[in-house]
Amino acid sequence: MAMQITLLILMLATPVAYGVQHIVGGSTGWNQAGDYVTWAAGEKFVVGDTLLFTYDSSHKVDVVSQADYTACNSGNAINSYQDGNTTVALSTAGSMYFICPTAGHCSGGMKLAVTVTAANPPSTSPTTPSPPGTPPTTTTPSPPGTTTSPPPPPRSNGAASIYCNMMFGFSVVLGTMFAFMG
Ligand SMILES: [Cu+2]
Repeated sequence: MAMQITLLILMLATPVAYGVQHIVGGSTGWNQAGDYVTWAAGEKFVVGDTLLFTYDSSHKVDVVSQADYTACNSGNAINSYQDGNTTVALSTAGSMYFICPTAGHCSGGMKLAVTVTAANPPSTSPTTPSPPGTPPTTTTPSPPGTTTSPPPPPRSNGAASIYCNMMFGFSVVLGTMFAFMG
Protein backbone atom coordinates (compact mmCIF):
# COMPACT_ATOMS: atom_id res chain seq x y z
CA MET A 1 0.00 0.00 0.00
CA ALA A 2 2.79 2.40 0.97
CA MET A 3 4.53 1.46 -2.28
CA GLN A 4 1.42 2.27 -4.32
CA ILE A 5 1.03 5.63 -2.60
CA THR A 6 4.69 6.42 -3.29
CA LEU A 7 4.24 5.53 -6.97
CA LEU A 8 1.10 7.66 -7.19
CA ILE A 9 2.85 10.63 -5.61
CA LEU A 10 5.78 10.21 -8.02
CA MET A 11 3.46 10.04 -11.03
CA LEU A 12 1.59 13.16 -9.96
CA ALA A 13 4.63 15.14 -8.87
CA THR A 14 7.14 14.35 -11.62
CA PRO A 15 5.70 16.44 -14.50
CA VAL A 16 5.34 19.46 -12.24
CA ALA A 17 8.60 19.17 -10.34
CA TYR A 18 11.03 18.67 -13.22
CA GLY A 19 10.81 20.76 -16.36
CA VAL A 20 12.87 19.78 -19.36
CA GLN A 21 15.58 22.15 -20.57
CA HIS A 22 15.48 22.42 -24.35
CA ILE A 23 18.79 23.62 -25.80
CA VAL A 24 17.60 25.64 -28.79
CA GLY A 25 19.02 24.18 -31.99
CA GLY A 26 20.59 21.28 -30.12
CA SER A 27 24.36 21.14 -30.64
CA THR A 28 24.10 23.89 -33.28
CA GLY A 29 22.80 26.45 -30.80
CA TRP A 30 21.24 29.79 -31.77
CA ASN A 31 22.87 31.02 -34.97
CA GLN A 32 22.40 31.28 -38.71
CA ALA A 33 23.22 27.61 -39.26
CA GLY A 34 20.23 26.40 -37.27
CA ASP A 35 16.99 25.06 -38.70
CA TYR A 36 14.58 25.91 -35.91
CA VAL A 37 11.45 24.70 -37.66
CA THR A 38 12.87 21.18 -37.85
CA TRP A 39 14.38 21.41 -34.39
CA ALA A 40 11.11 22.55 -32.75
CA ALA A 41 9.14 19.83 -34.56
CA GLY A 42 11.28 17.22 -32.81
CA GLU A 43 10.74 18.63 -29.33
CA LYS A 44 7.77 18.48 -26.97
CA PHE A 45 7.35 21.71 -25.02
CA VAL A 46 5.43 21.48 -21.77
CA VAL A 47 4.62 24.19 -19.21
CA GLY A 48 7.47 24.24 -16.70
CA ASP A 49 10.13 23.50 -19.32
CA THR A 50 12.83 26.00 -20.23
CA LEU A 51 14.56 27.05 -23.43
CA LEU A 52 18.28 27.68 -23.41
CA PHE A 53 19.66 29.90 -26.17
CA THR A 54 23.42 29.82 -26.57
CA TYR A 55 24.90 32.33 -29.02
CA ASP A 56 27.76 34.73 -29.67
CA SER A 57 27.64 38.53 -29.58
CA SER A 58 26.53 38.79 -33.22
CA HIS A 59 23.13 37.47 -32.19
CA LYS A 60 20.35 38.32 -29.76
CA VAL A 61 17.09 36.74 -28.72
CA ASP A 62 13.92 38.79 -29.05
CA VAL A 63 10.59 37.50 -27.79
CA VAL A 64 8.00 38.73 -30.26
CA SER A 65 4.36 38.35 -31.28
CA GLN A 66 3.26 35.93 -33.96
CA ALA A 67 2.83 38.79 -36.44
CA ASP A 68 6.32 40.11 -35.73
CA TYR A 69 7.71 36.59 -35.96
CA THR A 70 6.18 36.23 -39.40
CA ALA A 71 7.30 39.73 -40.48
CA CYS A 72 10.74 39.46 -38.81
CA ASN A 73 10.03 42.71 -37.01
CA SER A 74 12.00 43.29 -33.81
CA GLY A 75 10.56 46.78 -33.27
CA ASN A 76 7.94 45.65 -30.74
CA ALA A 77 9.94 42.99 -28.91
CA ILE A 78 8.26 41.80 -25.71
CA ASN A 79 11.66 40.90 -24.30
CA SER A 80 15.19 41.10 -25.61
CA TYR A 81 18.23 39.16 -24.44
CA GLN A 82 21.87 39.44 -25.44
CA ASP A 83 23.81 37.68 -22.69
CA GLY A 84 24.80 34.77 -24.92
CA ASN A 85 23.31 32.22 -22.56
CA THR A 86 19.62 32.94 -22.18
CA THR A 87 17.15 30.79 -20.32
CA VAL A 88 13.49 31.41 -21.09
CA ALA A 89 10.86 29.73 -18.92
CA LEU A 90 7.85 28.28 -20.73
CA SER A 91 5.40 29.22 -18.01
CA THR A 92 2.10 29.26 -19.90
CA ALA A 93 0.44 27.04 -22.48
CA GLY A 94 0.26 28.49 -25.97
CA SER A 95 2.71 29.70 -28.58
CA MET A 96 5.91 31.69 -28.08
CA TYR A 97 7.91 33.36 -30.82
CA PHE A 98 11.59 34.26 -30.92
CA ILE A 99 13.67 35.99 -33.55
CA CYS A 100 17.22 37.23 -33.86
CA PRO A 101 17.05 41.01 -34.43
CA THR A 102 20.41 41.20 -36.20
CA ALA A 103 19.79 42.43 -39.74
CA GLY A 104 19.07 39.60 -42.14
CA HIS A 105 19.27 36.83 -39.53
CA CYS A 106 15.54 36.33 -38.95
CA SER A 107 14.71 36.39 -42.64
CA GLY A 108 17.56 33.91 -43.10
CA GLY A 109 15.81 31.48 -40.79
CA MET A 110 16.97 32.54 -37.33
CA LYS A 111 13.48 32.46 -35.88
CA LEU A 112 11.77 30.05 -33.55
CA ALA A 113 8.14 29.28 -32.80
CA VAL A 114 7.26 26.89 -30.00
CA THR A 115 3.90 25.50 -28.95
CA VAL A 116 3.75 24.92 -25.22
CA THR A 117 1.21 22.44 -23.89
CA ALA A 118 -0.17 22.29 -20.35
CA ALA A 119 1.58 19.84 -18.04
CA ASN A 120 -0.99 17.01 -18.11
CA PRO A 121 -4.41 17.12 -19.86
CA PRO A 122 -3.32 18.14 -23.42
CA SER A 123 -0.50 15.58 -23.38
CA THR A 124 -3.08 12.77 -23.17
CA SER A 125 -5.32 14.12 -25.98
CA PRO A 126 -2.59 13.95 -28.68
CA THR A 127 -2.06 10.28 -27.77
CA THR A 128 -5.79 9.44 -28.01
CA PRO A 129 -6.16 10.23 -31.74
CA SER A 130 -3.64 7.54 -32.72
CA PRO A 131 -5.43 4.46 -31.17
CA PRO A 132 -8.72 5.10 -33.12
CA GLY A 133 -6.72 4.46 -36.30
CA THR A 134 -5.66 1.01 -35.11
CA PRO A 135 -9.06 -0.46 -33.94
CA PRO A 136 -10.69 -0.29 -37.44
CA THR A 137 -7.90 -2.52 -38.79
CA THR A 138 -8.33 -5.00 -35.92
CA THR A 139 -12.15 -5.07 -36.21
CA THR A 140 -12.07 -5.79 -39.96
CA PRO A 141 -10.27 -9.17 -39.65
CA SER A 142 -12.71 -10.46 -36.98
CA PRO A 143 -15.96 -10.46 -39.08
CA PRO A 144 -14.49 -12.99 -41.60
CA GLY A 145 -13.52 -15.19 -38.60
CA THR A 146 -17.04 -14.96 -37.15
CA THR A 147 -18.75 -15.67 -40.48
CA THR A 148 -16.63 -18.80 -41.11
CA SER A 149 -17.28 -20.34 -37.68
CA PRO A 150 -21.15 -20.18 -37.65
CA PRO A 151 -21.68 -22.62 -40.61
CA PRO A 152 -20.32 -25.72 -38.80
CA PRO A 153 -22.55 -25.42 -35.65
CA PRO A 154 -25.95 -25.55 -37.55
CA ARG A 155 -25.01 -28.93 -39.11
CA SER A 156 -23.94 -30.61 -35.88
CA ASN A 157 -26.37 -28.55 -33.80
CA GLY A 158 -28.59 -31.49 -32.78
CA ALA A 159 -25.68 -33.71 -31.92
CA ALA A 160 -23.90 -30.89 -30.12
CA SER A 161 -26.90 -30.04 -27.93
CA ILE A 162 -27.39 -33.70 -27.03
CA TYR A 163 -23.70 -33.91 -26.15
CA CYS A 164 -24.01 -30.70 -24.10
CA ASN A 165 -27.06 -32.03 -22.27
CA MET A 166 -25.25 -35.28 -21.57
CA MET A 167 -22.20 -33.44 -20.24
CA PHE A 168 -24.43 -31.18 -18.14
CA GLY A 169 -26.30 -34.14 -16.71
CA PHE A 170 -23.03 -35.91 -16.07
CA SER A 171 -21.58 -32.93 -14.23
CA VAL A 172 -24.78 -32.60 -12.15
CA VAL A 173 -24.48 -36.26 -11.18
CA LEU A 174 -20.78 -35.83 -10.38
CA GLY A 175 -21.54 -32.65 -8.43
CA THR A 176 -24.21 -34.38 -6.40
CA MET A 177 -21.86 -37.28 -5.72
CA PHE A 178 -19.10 -34.93 -4.53
CA ALA A 179 -21.62 -33.01 -2.44
CA PHE A 180 -22.63 -36.22 -0.67
CA MET A 181 -19.03 -37.38 -0.29
CA GLY A 182 -18.00 -34.01 1.17
CU1 LIG B 1 21.46 36.20 -35.33
